[in-house]
Order: sequence, then C-alpha cells, then structure tokens
Amino acid sequence: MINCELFTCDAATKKLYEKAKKERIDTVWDRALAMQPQCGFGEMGLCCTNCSMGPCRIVKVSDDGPKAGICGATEDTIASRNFARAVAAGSAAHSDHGRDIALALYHATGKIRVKDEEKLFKIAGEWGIAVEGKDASRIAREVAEKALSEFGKIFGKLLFLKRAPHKRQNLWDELGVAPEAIDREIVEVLHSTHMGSDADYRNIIRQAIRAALSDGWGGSMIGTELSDVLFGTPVPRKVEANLGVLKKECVNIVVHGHEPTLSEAIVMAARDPELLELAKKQGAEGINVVGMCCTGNEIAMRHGIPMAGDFFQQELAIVTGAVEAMIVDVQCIMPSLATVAKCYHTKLITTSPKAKVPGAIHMEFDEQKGLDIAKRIVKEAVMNFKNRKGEVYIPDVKSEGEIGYSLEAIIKILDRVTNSFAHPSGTVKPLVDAIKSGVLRGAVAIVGCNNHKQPHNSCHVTLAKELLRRDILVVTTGCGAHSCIKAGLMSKEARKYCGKGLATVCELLDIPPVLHMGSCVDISRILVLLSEVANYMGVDISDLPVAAAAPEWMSEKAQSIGLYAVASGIYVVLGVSPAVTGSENVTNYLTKDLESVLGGRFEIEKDPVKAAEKIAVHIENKRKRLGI
Ligand code: XCC
Ligand code: SF4
Repeated sequence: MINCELFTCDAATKKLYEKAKKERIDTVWDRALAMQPQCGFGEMGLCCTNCSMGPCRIVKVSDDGPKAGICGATEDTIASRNFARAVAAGSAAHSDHGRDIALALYHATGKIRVKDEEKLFKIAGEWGIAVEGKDASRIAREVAEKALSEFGKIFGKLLFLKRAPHKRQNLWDELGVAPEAIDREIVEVLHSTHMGSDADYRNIIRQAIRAALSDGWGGSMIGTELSDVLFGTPVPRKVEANLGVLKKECVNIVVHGHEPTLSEAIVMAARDPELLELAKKQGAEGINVVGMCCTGNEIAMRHGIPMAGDFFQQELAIVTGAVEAMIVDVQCIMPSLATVAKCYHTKLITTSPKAKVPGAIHMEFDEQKGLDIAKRIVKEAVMNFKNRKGEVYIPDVKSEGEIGYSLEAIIKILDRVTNSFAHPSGTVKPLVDAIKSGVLRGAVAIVGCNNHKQPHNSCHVTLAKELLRRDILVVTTGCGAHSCIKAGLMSKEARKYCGKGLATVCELLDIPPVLHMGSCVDISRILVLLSEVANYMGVDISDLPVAAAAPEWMSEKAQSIGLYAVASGIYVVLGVSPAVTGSENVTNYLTKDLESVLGGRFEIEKDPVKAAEKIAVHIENKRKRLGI
C-alpha cells in the first residue's frame, strides 16, 4: 500500500484513500504504482507508431541500438511529431467543445432568452455583424453561425486574433503562424506528421503552434464567450469545495466533465418540484448537485454549486458510498469509474455520443430536449437513493472561497477604485498602476491537472503560496483552481500568505489573492485580460511581468494550452516534462530558442519552490526591461 501522506496534501483525499484500501478498491495511485517502471522510450518521446513498419524506437542510453526509425526518421522528427500530435488532440478537444457550445446557441435561438445580451452585442460588433433592427434572438443566430464558420471557413484568419495586441498579431503574420480555420489547423498537423511528410522539427512545431493558437484564440475562446452569452458571464460569489460538500441525507449527484450545456440542464432539473417531492418519498432530504473537474468550475462560477473535487478525486467521490449518480460528458473521465461504481450503488451515466464507457448507463444528452433528458437522468439518481449499501463515509473536510472572476467581473472591481473624474471607467488602469508602482510585482496563471508524477495538489498550492509572498497575484483555472480553493487560497484570510503589497491590493479591491477565472477553456479569459493590459500599456504580451505554470499537468489539452501561451509571448513553467526530452534539439527549441522567436518559452521545473524562484526572476527581468 502507498503512503498517502506523501502523495497528496489534501485531507479528504487521504481519508477516502484509506477507505478505498479497506474496501480493496484500486485508485489512480495504485495503478500508477503497478505501472512502474514506465517506458523510457515513451517518456522521452522516442517511440514512433506512425506507420506499420514500426513501432520504432531510438536508443539513447547506449551507443548500440537504432539511431533512426525504419524510414530514417530521426529523434528530432519523432519527438516533435509526437508532441505536435498531442497538441493537435488537445486543440481538438477544446475546440470541439467550443463548437458544441456554438451549436447549442444556434439551436437555442428563438426558444430561450440568452443570459448575457450585452456580451452577445459586443461579439456581434467585433465580428462585423449588423445589429440594427434585429432582435437578440436573430443576432444570436448570426453570431452562432459565424462562430461555427470559424471551424472551416475557406479564407481569412480567425476573428478573435484581433483581440491580441497589434505587435503580437504582426509577429504571428510574419512567422506564418496566424491560424486560419480551426479544423484545418488540426488536420494539417495530422497530415504533416503522417509518415513521410514533414521531417523538420522546427517546421513541425510551427504547425503545432498554429493548431495551439487556434485553440486559445479560437475554439476555447468561442467556448468561453458563447457559454457566457448562453448561460451568463460569471460574477464573484462564495462556494464550498472538496468532497465534504456531499450530503449524507440527500440524493447526491456529481456532474463531471466539461461542457456546461449538460451541467446547466442538470442543475435546473434538480430544482424541479416533482423530483424534489420524489426524492423526499425515497427518504432523502433533498437533491444535492455538486461539480467535478472543469464542469465543477463552470457551474460553481455561474450558480454557486459546490466544487466537489479535482481530477484525482473522481474515484474517491464514489468511494464515499454516498453518490447516487455520477453524470459525465467528455474529457478527463477515467474509464476506471465504471469499475469503482460497480462496487457501490453509484450509477455512472454517460451522456455524450463522443464518450461512452463500458459498464456505464448511456443516456444521450441532446441540447434541444435538454431539460426533459436532464430530468430523466436526475430521476435515475433519485430512485437509486434507497439502494445505498455498505458504509457511507463523507469526510468532514471542506473549505470556502470566492470565485467567479471573469474579465468583466475584474474590470467592474477595478472600477471601484478608479477615480471617475480623472479616468474613464471600464479599463485596467488601476491594475496597471499597481504593477507600475511595484506594489504588485506581476501576475501568474497556475493551471492544469493532477498527475501521479507530482504530489497531488501540493505543487499547485506550494507554488501559489510562494508567489503570493513575493507580491505576485495568482489567477487560476481548471483543477489548479480546485487545489487552490481547497487549500483556502480563495478566501479573504489567504491574505496572510501575501507580501505587504499584494495584501494591500487585495484589501483595497476586496478580493482574494488567488482569482478563480474558470474552467480550462476559460484560459482564453486570461489571454484577453493580458491583451487589455498590454494594450493599455502600449506593449506586447511578451513585455508584461507575467508567467504561467502547470505544475501537475497531464492532458493533451494542457500541451495545447502550454504551446498557445508560449506563442502568445508567455513564459510557461511545466512541473512534468512533455515527452520530448529524447531530442536535445526539440527540447532546446521549446525551452530556449522559441523565446527569441515568440517572446515566450517553456521551462521544465518539477520543484514548485524552484519554479517560483525562476518565475520571480523572470518577472523582475521583465520589469527592468519595461523600466518599472
Ligand atoms: Fe482535466 Fe479540465 Fe486537466 Fe482537470 S485541469 S484534469 S484537463 S479537468 Ni483542465
Ligand atoms: Fe518507424 Fe518511420 Fe514508421 Fe515511425 S514513420 S513507425 S519511425 S518507419
């Protein structure tokens, strides 16, 4: 058995891991242990299966053994191709999510009222859609159509690229990396990395950059913006977090995955009086919906629904014995859930045609009949309450924090301290002033997943604390956000971790020092915030005293995010190395050379304390260059 004191800093996780062991349930950590030693070729990116002459692998540890694939592909070609394909898959996942939101908006028009008309009109204006004489429903349809055409339009660049500072847009044009249509960029990576196509690692990474940018400034941004239009732009609110939010006396429903279309409908359905009545008839006190992973972020930001847990807590939620249904859609759903659910009474319900799991019940979700299907799914959960068996144990571990810091919310907060006589409201001026004066040294985005190669949550939390004490503001999304809220970093009390400058800023603005900006597609909010700051200062994103970190990342999506951040001019510190280290050239290109081309680069640093030191040095260098 593994010593869970070492692998996580989260108390609820430790307690439930003990229960899992007692009940002989295998978790992600047990399977990771069984997987050791992991394949060195794969880890270094030196294994190729791109054609059936392979698999081929390059031997690095000794002089003997192949130094090229059967076709002659070198380590540089193989490692860069593998990396590019991972980026393309990540970009595909985010972007297909964005497309589904656009489709949902398209089909919703005329049936429901969109929640944020102001944002709808703003996007219409940005995209050159005439609004005069049209009602919101017609404009919504035209915006949705335009968004959908971003995926496959024949000519022209992505519309949202215009949100970037001019210098950045010009640089992308010069380098030939400005993406055209989202699907096409992803297809081109798959084509150019096909056996016998591109063999030049720099050119392979150039194409990967196009696919990554089409995620951050395309698919993800469409996902975020149109979700806001449909379901409302997040505003600050309090929520509870961690597995202690499950309630023993209630029907517990965990919604897990990514797309707010499903979770929004489940949240509505769970408030249906008939279903509540039915729950009472089954002996429950009510229906308790909680969210997991990015879906957890989405519904917490918009409805204050508790954030039950992160990627590594999904199995443990079921181990409580208190979950009547875990409802999932796409991405980050461990197939193991079906096996774990079998040992309890929990129903695992898949809802997307893109993600079925053997052993789960499939109830396909269709936005057009959203609420009806959601009610049927919730009913399944309610009727399952009386089937609980074995020990129900919900650890008494939860914390509270303030979340919901969309860009619009941040600007509203900044307006509070803007002197309205001297300065117009609605700008980032107070933030820029704080950075210029040095009260705030800079800002860092801590994002990404959990990975058994790093201690769970503690890398996110240690890094955040190290930055706060250096007067560096932290923004976060995804499972990084779950880590931070669980550790109490999104509460006002967290000011105790801050340096004097940051503590003062937080007090003045009445904000926590770690700002929750949403799910992983919502990293696009951070791109827009950075663009606003850079534009206000008349510089490029790469000039700003900022950085990003993914200390526990694992997914292909994270590789796409990392690369679009680098290509947007950001210094990105990864706690887990991407599978490229078998090629010195590719590794050097990503961690060194790219900086002179794009202004951003990767850094690989496992230790969060050292990562914070490196980030602080980077931020001070940027400040010096700006002369502040
Ligand atoms: Fe998945 Fe988005 Fe990673 Fe969490 S942070 S493990 S990708 S849920 Ni996005
Ligand atoms: Fe081997 Fe080349 Fe085929 Fe890859 S593409 S499996 S390196 S022969």
